[in-house]
Amino acid sequence: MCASRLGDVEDPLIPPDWLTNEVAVVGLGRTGVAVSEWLADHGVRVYASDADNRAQLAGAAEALRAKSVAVDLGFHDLQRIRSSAAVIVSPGVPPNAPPLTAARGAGVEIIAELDIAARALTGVNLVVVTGTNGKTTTTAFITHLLRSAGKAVEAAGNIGLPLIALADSAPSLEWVVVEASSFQLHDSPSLTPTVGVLTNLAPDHLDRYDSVDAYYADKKLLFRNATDESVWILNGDDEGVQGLATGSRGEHRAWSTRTHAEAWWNRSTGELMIGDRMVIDRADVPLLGDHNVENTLAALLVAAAAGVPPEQIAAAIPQLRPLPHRLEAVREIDGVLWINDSKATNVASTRVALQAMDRPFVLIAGGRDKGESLDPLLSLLQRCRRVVAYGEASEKLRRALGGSAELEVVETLEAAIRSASSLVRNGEAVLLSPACASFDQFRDFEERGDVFKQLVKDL
Ligand code: UMA
Ligand code: ADP
Repeated sequence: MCASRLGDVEDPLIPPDWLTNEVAVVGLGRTGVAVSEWLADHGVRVYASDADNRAQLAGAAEALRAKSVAVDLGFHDLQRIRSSAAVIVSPGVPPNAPPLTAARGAGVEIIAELDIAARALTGVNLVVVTGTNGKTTTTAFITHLLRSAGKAVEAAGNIGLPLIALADSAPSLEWVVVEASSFQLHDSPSLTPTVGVLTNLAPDHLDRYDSVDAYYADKKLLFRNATDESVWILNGDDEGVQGLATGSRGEHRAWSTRTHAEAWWNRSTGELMIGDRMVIDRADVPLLGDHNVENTLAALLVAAAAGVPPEQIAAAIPQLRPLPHRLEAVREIDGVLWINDSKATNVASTRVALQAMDRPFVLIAGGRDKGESLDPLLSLLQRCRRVVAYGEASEKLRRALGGSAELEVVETLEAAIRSASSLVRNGEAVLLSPACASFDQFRDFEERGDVFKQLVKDL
C-alpha cells in the first residue's frame, strides 16, 4: 500500500487538490472498484456510487468500505459529487448521466480511470489500440508477439483488466498494450501512446452517440497528444482511418491486404510481408478470415516498431489463436458446424462473419438494437438459408432483411437455436453473429456466447 505523503514527500501521482477534498468515483463495475481501491491506497478520500443496486455490487461495496471508501448503491448523491475535487468516470456511464451533468454544471473535472492509470505509467511504453472492430484480438496478438520476444508486457483496458490495476507495477513493465474504447478516449486528456493503432472505422454505439461523426471524433482523440516521436500503425485499406490520422504528428505506418504497404499480404505469393521482406506464409497463420490477416499485420507492425526482429515475429505467429466468442467453432453435430460469434455486437463485425462463411448457413441474429442500419448485410445473404431473429431487435431485423432472406422471428436465443437446429442440413453451419448488443437478455456478450455454447453442447 502506498501513502499519499511519506513524511513531507508528496505522492507525484495524486494532484494536490485531491488530497484536500473528496474524489467522486461514478459507476462501480470493474473500473470503478479498481480505481476506488487505487485512490484509497494512495491516501485519497473517495466517494464511490452506482445508480444500480444489483446483488453483485454488495461484496465490492463491503470491501471498499473496509478501505474507508464511502459507498452509495442505488443512487448518486449529486450534491456530494458537485462538491468533489474530481469525478472519475467508468466507460459505461454515458456523458448525459445525471452525476456527470451535475459535475459539469459545478465545474468539476471529469476524467477516465484510463487517464489516471496512464499518468501513473509514465516511463512505460504504451501501445494504445482503438478502432471499431478487431481491438481485442489485435491487443492480444500484439501482447503475444512482444511477450514471445522476451519483453515484460501486459494487456489491459477495454480487453477486461482496468489499466489502473497495472499502475503500481510500472517499474517491472516495459510495455503495456491498452485496448481503448471511444468511451475511454473521451475522458483521457493525458493519454500519450508510444505506438497507437487504429484498426478500422464503422458505425457503432449509436445508442450513445448522436451521430457517427461524434463517435469518430472520440476515436480521433487517440491522436490528441501526438508528438514527432509517436508511431501510428494504421489500416491502409480504410479511408476513414487514413482520414482521421491525416495531419497527426509522428510516423505513420500502414498495413494492407490489397496493396504494397509497410506490412501487407501479397496475395499472389500468399506471403505476409514487412516491406519487401517475407515474414510468414498465410498458410502458417492459424486463423480464419481475411480480417484476422489484418489483425496479424497490425500486430506484426507494432512488434517491428518495438524492435522485435522479423524472424522472432515469424516464430511467434503460428501460436496465435482466435479469442473466445469471435468466430469460434463450438462443435460439429451431424455434419453441421455451430459457430459462436457473440462478440459481433455491431453490423460491421457481422459483415465480416458473413464474408468468412465458406458454406450455406442459418444466421441467428438479434439482441438490443444500437441504432445502426442493417443494410450492409443485405448483399451477403446469398448463402444464408434462413435468418432466425430474436430479442428486442427482431422486428427491425425482419423489416430490414425479410425481403432478402427467408426470416423467422422468435423470442429467445434458446428458441432460435431450436429453430436453427430443425432447419439446418448436413454440410451447413449455424452462425450466431447477432449484429446487436446482448443487454436485452444477457449480462454481456460473454454470457450470451457462453449460453449459446452450453445449449449447443446439450443438443
Ligand atoms: N452507472 C451508474 N450511473 C449511471 C450509469 C451507469 O452508476 O448513470 C453504473 C452502471 O450501473 C455500472 C457502471 O456504472 O455498474 C458502469 O460500468 P461499466 O459498464 O463501465 O463496466 P466496467 O465493469 O467498469 O467495464 C468497463 C468496460 N465497459 C464498457 O465500456 C461498457 C469494459 O468493456 C472494460 O473491459 C472494463 O471497463 C475495463 O476497462 C466492455 C465493453 O462492453 C468489454 N466495452 C464496449 C465494447 O467493447 O463495445 C465499449
Ligand atoms: P473489438 O474488441 O474491437 O470488439 P474483437 O477482436 O473482439 O474486436 O472482435 C469483435 C468482432 O469483430 C468479432 O465478431 C470479430 O469476428 C470481428 N473482427 C475481428 N477483427 C476484425 C477486423 N480486423 N475487422 C473487422 N471485424 C473484425
